[in-house]
Amino acid sequence: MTPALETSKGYLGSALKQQYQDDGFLFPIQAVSSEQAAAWQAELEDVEAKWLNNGLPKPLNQYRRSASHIVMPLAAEIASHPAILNSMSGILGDDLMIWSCEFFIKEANTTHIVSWHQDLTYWGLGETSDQCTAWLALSPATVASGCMNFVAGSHKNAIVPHTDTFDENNLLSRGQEIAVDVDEDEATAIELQPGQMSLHHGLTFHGSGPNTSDDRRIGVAIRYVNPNAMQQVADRDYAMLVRGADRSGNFINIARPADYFEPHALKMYDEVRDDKTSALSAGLDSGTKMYTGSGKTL
Ligand SMILES: O=C(O)CCC(=O)C(=O)O
Repeated sequence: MTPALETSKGYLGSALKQQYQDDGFLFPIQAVSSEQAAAWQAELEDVEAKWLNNGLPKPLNQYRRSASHIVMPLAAEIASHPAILNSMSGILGDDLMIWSCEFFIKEANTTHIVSWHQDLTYWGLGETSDQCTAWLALSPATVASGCMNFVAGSHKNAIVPHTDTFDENNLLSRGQEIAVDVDEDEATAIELQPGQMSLHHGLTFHGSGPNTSDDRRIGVAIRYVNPNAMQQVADRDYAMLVRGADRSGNFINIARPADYFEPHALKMYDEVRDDKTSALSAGLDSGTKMYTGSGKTL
């Protein structure tokens, strides 16, 4: 395991900011203690036990995997944590909004993978640097458990062509895969201990392999934007202000949930999902199914 980078309460010094600009990612950052990560994992597992078969309008996995901060207080709490925001402010500035929060879970000994892709391909936000993802490990992310791999410097590309595979084994919604050669020998394995996180730019080439370990691999991918980011494909877009101010008004502001799956939050969730789906599905034949059940989501 790589030793954690030196930060002050998460704040990044100028050398680390430069490293992010050069490589398109940064890791490992000790965002919270391993005890805090374990407490969040326990809360997530309580939510799973309580809500899996509790009459939610959509499968629990969908809420967990896409825009969970709208309906799950745990997701909003994690994504608002000061140490994570302190790191993020070094990349995006003092005004920070959550665009999406997604629990990326690979169950023990399962074959699901994430193909090589660039996040920004289907977000409708263009090729902006006004976004960044923090990926926080709640359980160990190792090569054996299917940690992410990043290609340093690949964020200097534009959005490269992607092919839709719709492979059931792929956790991405379209099974989208970079259609140019990715030199996997050049990739860095992003191993993280519980409580550590990586940061990555939405143009960075990345993917992850199967979980061959006996433990669940649980990551929380938090997509942040600053208020300068702007939706260019869907009619509107949404974000939750978590630090500073929004002086641009490019996003409809979403309130932090007070409780799990409240009716007004579920309604807002559907609106957000419809708009995000229209950006994500741009270019698809009408009638193509974006949600195929098990693992897939936005
Ligand atoms: O969790 C993974 O393995 C992949 C996550 C990912 O692609 C992302 O956070 O952008």
